[in-house]
Amino acid sequence: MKQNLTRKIIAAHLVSGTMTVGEEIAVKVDQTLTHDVTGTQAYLAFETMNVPRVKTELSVSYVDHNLLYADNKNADDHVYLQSIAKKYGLYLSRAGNGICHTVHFERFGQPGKILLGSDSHTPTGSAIGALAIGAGGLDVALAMAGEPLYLKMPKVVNVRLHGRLRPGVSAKDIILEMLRRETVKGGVGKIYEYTGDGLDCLSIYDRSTITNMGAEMGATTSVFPSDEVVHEFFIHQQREEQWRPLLPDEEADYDEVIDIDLAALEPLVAQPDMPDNVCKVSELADTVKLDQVFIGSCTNASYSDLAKAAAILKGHTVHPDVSLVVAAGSRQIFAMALRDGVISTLVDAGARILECGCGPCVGIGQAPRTNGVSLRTSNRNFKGRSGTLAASIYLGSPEVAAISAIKGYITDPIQEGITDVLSTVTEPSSYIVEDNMIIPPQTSAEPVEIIRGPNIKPMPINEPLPQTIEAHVSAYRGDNITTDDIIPANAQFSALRSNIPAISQITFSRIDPDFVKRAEAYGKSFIVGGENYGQGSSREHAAIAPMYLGVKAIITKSLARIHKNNLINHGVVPLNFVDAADYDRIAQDDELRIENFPSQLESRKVTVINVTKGFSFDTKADLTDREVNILINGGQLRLVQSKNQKQ
Ligand code: MIC
Ligand code: SF4
Repeated sequence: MKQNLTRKIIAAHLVSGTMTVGEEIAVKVDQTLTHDVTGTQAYLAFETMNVPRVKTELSVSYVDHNLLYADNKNADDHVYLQSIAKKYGLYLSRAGNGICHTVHFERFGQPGKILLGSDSHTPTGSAIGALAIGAGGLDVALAMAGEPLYLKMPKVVNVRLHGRLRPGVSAKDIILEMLRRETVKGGVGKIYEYTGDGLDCLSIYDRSTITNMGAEMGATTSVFPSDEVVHEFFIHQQREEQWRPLLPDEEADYDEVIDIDLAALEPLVAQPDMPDNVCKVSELADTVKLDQVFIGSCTNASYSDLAKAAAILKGHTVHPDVSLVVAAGSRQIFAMALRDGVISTLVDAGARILECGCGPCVGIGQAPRTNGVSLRTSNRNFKGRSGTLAASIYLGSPEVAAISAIKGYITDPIQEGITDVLSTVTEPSSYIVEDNMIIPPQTSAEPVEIIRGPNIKPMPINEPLPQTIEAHVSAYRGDNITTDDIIPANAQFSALRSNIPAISQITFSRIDPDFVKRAEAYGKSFIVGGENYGQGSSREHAAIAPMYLGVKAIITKSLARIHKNNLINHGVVPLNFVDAADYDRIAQDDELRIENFPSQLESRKVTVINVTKGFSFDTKADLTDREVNILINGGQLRLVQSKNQKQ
C-alpha cells in the first residue's frame, strides 16, 4: 500500500491498535502545548500525577489569551503557569510573545512530530508537516506524564489543490470553500491531507490558515507535506537542522478525495453565526454595513496578512463608522512589520494596534457595539463570541477586511479593482529571530515553589458511576451547540477559568440564563442535545462545569470529538440516540431513569426510561473498553488518585 503522509506519521508513533479506520489507536506524543485559559486546569491535573518532570521531548506553556489584567486573576494565573513551567521542565512563552499556534510552528514545531495541544486550533501546527491535534487539558496532562494519546483512526481525505489563486483570493478562501462544502460537522473522524500543484503558491502562513480552520469542520487535524516551502521556512527561522522532508508516497491511497480549482475561487465570507454559512463576497456588495474590522488571530495575522492589509490601506483612512483593530500573531511578525513600515502604514490609515495575542477573536477586548457588525479574519463567528451577544460576525480574508474597512461595507477586492497593489506583497526577505521572551526549562535541581493565587481552586473530581440514576433533563438543546454556548468566553468569563465553582455559574448563561438554577435545584441531571453537540473549542470547562453542577450523562444525536473525550475524562457519560426520532419525544424537565448503568454501559446499549412520559428508548455508547472503565470509575482523575494510593 502506498502510504499517505498522515499514515506515515501515525505508523511511526503507533503504541497500540491497528490503523483501521474507526478503531482506537494509541500514539506517542512528542510535543505538547497549553495556553493560559486551558493551562491552569491541565497543570492542576498534572500536579496530581506525581511526575517530577514532563516526559515529552518538548512541552511549552503559552501565555496569550487572558492578557487584560482587569484585576488580580489573570496575573495570578500567569505567575502560577510560570512557576509550574520552572518546576516541571517546560518552556514558557511569555505574555506578549504571541499566539501559541503561531509561535509554536515558528519556533518549536518539527515535521513528522506529533504535537498535542489543549486548544482546538492546535492543528495549525500541521502546516509544516507535523501531526498536530487538539485535546482537552487532561489529555495533554496525561501526555506530559508520558501516556500516549488515544484516538480513533481517522479517515484520511486527500484535498487536491490545482492551479493558482488569483490576486485578491487567498488561503482563507480555500478553507471557507472547504467549510462551504464539508460543513461544521463534515470533518468529524477525518484528517484532511493537502496535496497538488497548488501547494506551490501557498506559504507556511497560508497553509496554517487552512490547517487552523480545519478545526471548524470538526476534523481531527489537517496536514500539509514538509516540502521545499517548509525547508525554506526553517532556514528563515534558523532551524534548518530541525527540518526534514516528509511527503506522501506518489499515488498514495486515501479514503476520500476532494478537488479544488484554485483559479476558480472567489473571495468568500462566512456569515453569522456559523463558519460554514459561506457565500461569495460579491453577493453581499454594498449590503453589509460595518462597525468594526479585526485583522488578527491565529488564523490570519501573519506578516503578509498585515502587509496585504497595509498595501490596500496605504494612503486611505479607515471609514468614519468603522473601528479597525489589528493584532499580529506573534512578536516575530510584529517586529518585522514594524521594521518594514507595515505597522506605520496601518497606523497612518487609522488602525488601532493591539498587543500580540488572541484578544477580540474570543471577546477579550474590543467587543462590538449592541447590534454591531464586525468583519474578522479569525476563525469563529458563533453568536456571542465577540463578547456582544447582539453583534453579528462575518469571517473573511485580510484583503477583504482591509478594503471593507475603507469602504465601510463588506467589499470584494476584485470587484473594487484594487488587487494590483497586492503584487508588491511578499514574505519578509529576512526574519527577525529572537527567543528572549521564551523562558527555557530550568536545568538545575533547585526546588521551586508553586505560586497559587486565591482564584486557583482545585479541580473537582467526579463520583464513580452509580447503579441507578434517576434525574431530570436540565437542558434540552438543538443542533451544533458550541462550547461557547456552554461556557461563554470573554474577558470577564475567561478570567474565571481556574475556578470551577465560579465558572460553573455561567454555564449556558448566554442561551439559557436559568440553567444553573435549574441544575442546582435538581442536584443531578441529564442534558439532551441534537447533532454535533460540543463543537468548537477544546474548552474542558464545557465538560467540567456541567459535571460540577451534577450532570451525569449527555444524550445527543452526535457529539464533537474533543468534547466527547472531555466528558469521558471527567466521568460524564456520552450517549447517542439509537433512533434520532426519540429526541423529539423528550422535553426539558422530563424525569429519566437508567438502571444497572455500569453493566448496561459495558454492553454499549443503554435503555433510558422516560418516567414523565411513560416510555423507554435505547441509546448506544460509542466507547472503547478503556473509556467504559474511565466512566465507571468516575473519570481520569479518580483513576489517577486510586493509582497514587496503591503506590
Ligand atoms: C477558542 O478559540 O475558542 C479558544 C479560546 O482558543 C479555545 C480554548 C478554550 O476556550 O479553552 C479553543 O479553541 O480550544
Ligand atoms: Fe486564540 Fe482565537 Fe486562536 Fe483561540 S482561535 S487560540 S482565541 S486566536
